[in-house]
Amino acid sequence: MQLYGFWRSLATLRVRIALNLKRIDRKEVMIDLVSGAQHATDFRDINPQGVVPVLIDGDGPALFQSLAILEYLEELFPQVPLLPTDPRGRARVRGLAQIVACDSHPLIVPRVREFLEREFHLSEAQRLTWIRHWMREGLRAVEAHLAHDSDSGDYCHGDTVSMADICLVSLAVGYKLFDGRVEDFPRVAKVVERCMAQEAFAKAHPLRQPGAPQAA
Ligand SMILES: N[C@@H](CCC(=O)N[C@@H](CS)C(=O)NCC(=O)O)C(=O)O
Repeated sequence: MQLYGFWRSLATLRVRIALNLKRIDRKEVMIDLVSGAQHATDFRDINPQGVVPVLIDGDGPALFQSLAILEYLEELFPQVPLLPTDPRGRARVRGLAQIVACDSHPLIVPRVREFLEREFHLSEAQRLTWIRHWMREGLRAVEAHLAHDSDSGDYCHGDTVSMADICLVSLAVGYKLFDGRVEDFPRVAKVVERCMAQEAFAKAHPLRQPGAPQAA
């Protein structure tokens, strides 16, 4: 498999973690979102939306959108399950994942930040306020679910890792990259700590990817 991503992309991080958990080999191709490589024609031919991640599996058409890719991997490699078996549990895990991937992260991606700068002339400080606000909203919603839902456990749903944890980790890691304090959300922080203690999560961290500022 071939994964088109970028070291700091939180959506790519989600796919990277799932591939690691399921022990699936792949080659990662970095699309430099800072220099605008996502807008290049050759990349748009692969993903017309001009965003990462994209997963290429065999000769089939490119797979896009991190949640759709996670579901694809789940169907193909169910042996390390990332969804519970019961419909209600699956709905809860997908719901938690969507708080992050559909209602929080999309508001802070580069094209949104660039639009705020170009159209509304928001300063960097104002854009940071925007970013932290929407990330915090996502974290606050997940924190409330973890506190109130009886299905919460060591992880977002019970005591095994699911897609909800993968998405939550992507949000928490991103929040830290923008100098946010994940400790303000104690249940979230515990789940994230448990996840990051696992190699599959730890080695997917943005700062451990080629091209990252601190990468060896
Ligand atoms: N909802 C998409 C988000 C994709 C996305 O926006 N990816 C970002 C990086 S995390 C990107 O490539 N942005 C390019 C841009 O905004 O120009 C997913 O979950 O895959």
